[in-house]
Amino acid sequence: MASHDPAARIADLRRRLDDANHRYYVLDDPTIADAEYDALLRELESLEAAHPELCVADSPTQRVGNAPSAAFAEVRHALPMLSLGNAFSDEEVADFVRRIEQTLDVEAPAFSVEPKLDGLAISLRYEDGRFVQGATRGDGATGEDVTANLRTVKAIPLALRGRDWPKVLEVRGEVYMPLAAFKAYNARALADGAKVLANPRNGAAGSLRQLDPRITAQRPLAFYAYGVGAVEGAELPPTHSATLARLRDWGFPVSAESRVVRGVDGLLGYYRDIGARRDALAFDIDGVVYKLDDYAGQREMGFVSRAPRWAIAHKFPAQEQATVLEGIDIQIGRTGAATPVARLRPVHVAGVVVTNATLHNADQIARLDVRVGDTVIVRRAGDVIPEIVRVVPEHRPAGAAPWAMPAQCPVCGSEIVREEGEAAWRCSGELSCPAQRKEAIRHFASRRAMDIEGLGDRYIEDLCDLGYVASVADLYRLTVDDLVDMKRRADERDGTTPETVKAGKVATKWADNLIEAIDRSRATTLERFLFALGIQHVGEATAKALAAWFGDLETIRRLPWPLFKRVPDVGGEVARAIGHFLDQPGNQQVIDDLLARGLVVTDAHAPSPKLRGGLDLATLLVDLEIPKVTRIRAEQLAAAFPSAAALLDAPQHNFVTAGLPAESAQALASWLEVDANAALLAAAGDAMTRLLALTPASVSTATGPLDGQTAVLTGTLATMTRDEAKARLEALGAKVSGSVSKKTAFVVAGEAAGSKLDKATELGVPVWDEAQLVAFLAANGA
Ligand code: D41
Repeated sequence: MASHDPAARIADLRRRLDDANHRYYVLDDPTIADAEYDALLRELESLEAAHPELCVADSPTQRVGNAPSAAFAEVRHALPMLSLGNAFSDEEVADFVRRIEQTLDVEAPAFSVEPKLDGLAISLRYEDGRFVQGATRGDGATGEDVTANLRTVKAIPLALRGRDWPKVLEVRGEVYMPLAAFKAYNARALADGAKVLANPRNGAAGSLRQLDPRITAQRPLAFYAYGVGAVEGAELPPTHSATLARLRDWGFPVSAESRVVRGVDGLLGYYRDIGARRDALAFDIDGVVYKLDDYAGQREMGFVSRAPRWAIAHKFPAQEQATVLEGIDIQIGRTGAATPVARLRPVHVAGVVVTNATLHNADQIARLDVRVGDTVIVRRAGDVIPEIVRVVPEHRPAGAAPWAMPAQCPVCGSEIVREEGEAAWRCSGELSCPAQRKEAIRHFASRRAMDIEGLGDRYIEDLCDLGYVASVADLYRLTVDDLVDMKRRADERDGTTPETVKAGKVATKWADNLIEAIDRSRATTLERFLFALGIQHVGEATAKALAAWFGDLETIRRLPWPLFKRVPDVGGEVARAIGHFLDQPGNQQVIDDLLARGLVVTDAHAPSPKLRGGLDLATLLVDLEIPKVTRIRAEQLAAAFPSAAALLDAPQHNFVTAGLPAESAQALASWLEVDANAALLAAAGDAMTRLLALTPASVSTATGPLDGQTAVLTGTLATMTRDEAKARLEALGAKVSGSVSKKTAFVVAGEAAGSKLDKATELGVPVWDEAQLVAFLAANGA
């Protein structure tokens, strides 16, 4: 609504800025983005500069902040808290320095420089070394007494350290919320269904304005000192930088990033250096502050209204912008989690075009009451994904409806469900959902999993969409021809000029490289492989523990879920998730296919001796989570029954004879009546016996005729499965590998043996046929 009448435009700007100020400072409930506020204020400043006759004392340009809210007592600052002018460009910084150089007749004066924290300015009063009063900045002359709240901020000293402090000392600084603390606080709030903080600044401001200091105490606030107010009864050093050092000695945190630099080049160099490192800092900053270091120079420069002419804030581009929410997409993750993603009208935020923002989950959307069509404030801070901070309700289009999670997965059409007690909604399609399949492959190929170099998102998309790959096992069947073919079809589909055709020749180097990378990934460690499977709740640490504890894939893939609880840090939920994964025939098929296509775990070993400790019937009964069967009851049962099988055969009254109270005996009997439970107990009992037989205490480290030799199986055997042949060779001490090298001792070639046989012939590795293998195994008793 640009008006050609400057007086009308000025009035309009003042009203809007006053409004925004009131909401921001008094109500703590801002509705316009920082960038918009800055833009309005600057427009007003320039209009007033062009029309000095229209400038009045109560203009938003003539004051900073607003009246304190009624809840806290007023505090008059002994010395006013100054405001700080802003520079947004190198030219404005050069002007600032030039003014100082001309006024003081100096060249390239020294400046004390530091980051400008995005928190809340406060003043702390110390008398005889004790903290007596803390106040917000307020309008600079009068603030709010938040002493009780500030006492809870651990970074603020209650008594000064060191010696020679003044009788009265006012310290000025910024209270802020470190980013890690902010993220942790919000993660917690999200999980608890509590209100999340819009940004760290609101976190700090909101916390200090709590009427109950106990709430403030729970907020992870921090503090940096950046200056002094009234000082009585002692002399301060002659420079700002030396004063900061003195404050540090007295026990105040001072920014570790503060420096002394000279002249405009020094200032701009600092600005760029901090700007480049901004995302790595532990706190949000919105710019840097330059202060003439020498106090005598400061006094000579003086003030304009309440802003010193010897200091200025050089701001970074704004981190918040308003834009329109054009839609909400549903993204399906590896485990089916359905995450809403905001599709935004593209907007520049801090130098980057933002088109998407995270909405966390359905609860968060409800809490923000975001609707498609809304004008929203988008924030981009550090390396975090842009997020929607709030809605501007005034701009909501008529008829905008509240958002609801769709009933069906937009990718596969399966039902989207929410499990009890969970925040996340999930697509129930599992691996029949192409989105989940792609995510599973992406995870499988990722660096920390199978580390298939070069298998990026685009190839995964095309491989899946064009039908070359349906499961991770299919990756190991791909040929160079498949890849070239896929690329050609993808190019045709997209109408793009085929990159694969250069100078009339089909380029295949990339495909060679990718096939080679897939090949290389075949030999892997057990922990990588377990992690790569993408089992819910099985991250790297759990995968590593499972590998260390059980040692071998064949053991793990046949374990009933309660046995997984023997691994430290694996609880019922994780154990069940692993069990659920392994119970799916499709998943076992994928593991079979992977092994058949040459995947080898290179570090298989016997189970950890520590495992024996927990392999007894009592522990198993506890791990089964049978109602009313506590540790004590489980021990009584284990004393009365020699095995799980014996317990399964016993009539119910025997549980009472074993010493169980009627209630527990009844609960156990009912539990056992469910066929699946009885089967689980039987299977777990068997698995336990197998594990006990495998743990090193009972198995001498195999010394066999094939110790230290590596064998490779290829082709189909008629008299035994590949797994069986592998196990029998291993029983004789051999390592069975999936690929032939010079170090291979021999290759067993069955029916229709392929490239491994060729390779063996080429390298001169001995080749056995099935009859030789059978004879050898028989001769050695395997
Ligand atoms: O980090 C800050 N937000 C910061 C604010 C800082 N590092 N230094 C500051 N220095 C001053 C003067 C030069 C006036 C002592 C400030 C502020 N003022 C300030 N903060 C809010 C209003 C003014």
